Amino acid sequence: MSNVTAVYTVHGPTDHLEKKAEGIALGLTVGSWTDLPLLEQKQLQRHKGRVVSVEALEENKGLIKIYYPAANFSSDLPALLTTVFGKLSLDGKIKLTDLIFSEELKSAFPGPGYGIEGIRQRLNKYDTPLLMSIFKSVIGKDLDFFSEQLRDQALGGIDIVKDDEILFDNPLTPFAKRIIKAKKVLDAVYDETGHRTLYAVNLSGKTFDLKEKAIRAKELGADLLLFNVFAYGLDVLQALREEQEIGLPIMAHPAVSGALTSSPYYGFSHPLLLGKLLRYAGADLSLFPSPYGSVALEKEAALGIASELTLEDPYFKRAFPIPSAGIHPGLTTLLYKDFGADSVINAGGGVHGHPLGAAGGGKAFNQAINAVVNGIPLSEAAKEHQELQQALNLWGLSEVSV
Ligand code: 1AE
Repeated sequence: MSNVTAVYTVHGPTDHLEKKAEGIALGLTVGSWTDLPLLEQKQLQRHKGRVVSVEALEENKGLIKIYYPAANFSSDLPALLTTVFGKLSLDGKIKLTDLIFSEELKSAFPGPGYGIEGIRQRLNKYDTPLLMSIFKSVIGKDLDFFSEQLRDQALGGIDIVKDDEILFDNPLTPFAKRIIKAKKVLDAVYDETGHRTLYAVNLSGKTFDLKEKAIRAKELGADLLLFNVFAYGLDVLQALREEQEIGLPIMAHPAVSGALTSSPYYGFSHPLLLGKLLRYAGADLSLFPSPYGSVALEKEAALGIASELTLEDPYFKRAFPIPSAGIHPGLTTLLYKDFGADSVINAGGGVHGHPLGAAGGGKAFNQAINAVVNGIPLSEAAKEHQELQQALNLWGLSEVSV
């Protein structure tokens, strides 16, 4: 039967947890039904939320699980989220930790169109983490600057180059021209080096224009779409994923999501929002702060996101985790140890800030990845590779055994 079970963490006195849970189960479904005549109570039974469990975790912290029958909501995220965390999200210290979908409900969601396997096939690269970099300081610059920066990154052997999420449609580097230019530059690098780099263009603008823009991107030969999901909403991501005429892999950026996840008391858990819900709605790749860089996330939360994106599920393809922000080559061993081969190593400053430029930065990362997957300590590999050595000299090394 179609249903969802919501898991909430509540903060405050735990002596009346059962009453609180019952209040939520009723309040978000049929209301105060016991005051109604018996016949009506029976009719409403199939709609009533049910308390599954209540657990006091520690002083002033409890866990509540509530089952909601899908008879109450249509099979879309806006309806589902409004049911399980609509007004409730405004009602005191309560955090939505997880949503457990029934099989039938899962089948209403598309999941990634490509997933890890599909992206790997496009790159013909298997078994190792992918390497991604980010355009930097492109705002206020023209297409020549854009092309040069892209070429340098591709010559560094980077697999995916993504727009900065703050680069929107603009007269100097318009959306369509970026796609056309990028294709030309990346085809030329492929002819020169045999290395294929993909470009993720930032799909931006007003919601009602996105579909047409994305279709145009596809026609122009775009490789992937970068999408600021949380500035728009999960259902917009799902709509883009489900539009047959688009059919491009989608990379979800976490911009704005911190407002929904960062509080220990309010909002969504990181694994739920940046992992499970992004995957169900159709993201092929999800960026999030790694536990080590400049915008660090707690390790448990970062690993939880990666787990939600990659665990086997017969309903959904697996999606790539991209632990990001402040990443440099000296962190490669840590990243590989924690996120494994099915992840993307991603850096902006850690590529462009290399003493030998973005091409040198890309090479340093590739040297680090090759060393790590072959069990060679970075300090050893750096003796053979000057780009890696220079990166380690500049940013340091966090070596751990893999
Ligand atoms: C968590 C998102 C990271 C991101 O988008 C970004 O631009 C990172 O840049 P760097 O690697 O910190 O320079």
